[in-house]
Amino acid sequence: MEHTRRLALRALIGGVLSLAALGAHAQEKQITLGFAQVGAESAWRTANTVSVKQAAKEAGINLKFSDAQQKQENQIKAIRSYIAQKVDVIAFSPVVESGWEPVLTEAKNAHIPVILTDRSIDVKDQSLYVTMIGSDFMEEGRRAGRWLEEHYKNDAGPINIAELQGTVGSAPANDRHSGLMEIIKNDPKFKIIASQSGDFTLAGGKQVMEAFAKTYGKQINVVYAHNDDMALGAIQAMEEAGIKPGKDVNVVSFDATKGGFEAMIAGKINVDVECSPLLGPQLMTAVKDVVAGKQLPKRIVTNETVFPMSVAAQILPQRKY
Ligand code: GYE
Repeated sequence: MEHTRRLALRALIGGVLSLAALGAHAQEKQITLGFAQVGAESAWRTANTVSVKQAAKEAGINLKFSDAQQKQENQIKAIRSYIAQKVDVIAFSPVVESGWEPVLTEAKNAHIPVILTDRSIDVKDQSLYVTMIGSDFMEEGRRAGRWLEEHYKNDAGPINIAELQGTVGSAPANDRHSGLMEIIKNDPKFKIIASQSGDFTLAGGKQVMEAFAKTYGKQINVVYAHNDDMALGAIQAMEEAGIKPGKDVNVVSFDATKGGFEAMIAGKINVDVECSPLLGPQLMTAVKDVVAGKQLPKRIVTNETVFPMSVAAQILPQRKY
């Protein structure tokens, strides 16, 4: 009797457990995420792509990934194809800030939520995206500006700045410029004597710096490069032109990649403002939350700091990108 009762109880527990498993399974319908990446223009971008792919895998999310080769039209095509494939969520890092209304309206009409990562967009209708996960590029520009103010506080100037801009019309290029201007605009000793885009690439940075070196030579006191790849290209160009980066010219850069750190240790970049590309885990959490119907904050800001040359050797071993 005792035995039969135990058997029955065991069967009952087994049944309940398999029902629970069934329920969990039904809930866990795999999420498909379409991600439209900017390109592969920089070390930052490579680390960002690895982070997104790895985090999707770890989160059990089915990732469709495309590379727009830094062209907005390619990104728009990729987003349209994700809409046609009826993915659950679309995420993308917008190449430039403007021109997104039509395609995002199509996504909205198809009831596919859109998450922005890394770069922001300029749209009137804020309902075209759920949230924006990434850095505060204005603040990064201000941080660089504050470093310059502090560094040159006992120097009457003039301090001539040559600026290597990122991709024209991109949020980081616009904001790293504006953030700097906000800090130095009331101090007439700082002058931007040259400003041109190197499209965030090493080759672009090198080419623009070659031209700057020819035109302005020793007049340049500061190179303000919107990312490490362009700073590294500019360093090559300066060395070829007989200018000592980090000594004759102060080099200010962004991202704080391993390449940037190595250049600081070699004495060639003076300060590197951090910008983290490791956005994958935060993105996957947001994707799951959106699918689960949770309310997300409109803006999720990454935590970042500034690294002067003097701390580079000590910090480099802890850097992940
Ligand atoms: O600084 C640069 C990359 O959007 C923050 O894009 C990103 C920028 C980053 O190409 O290296």
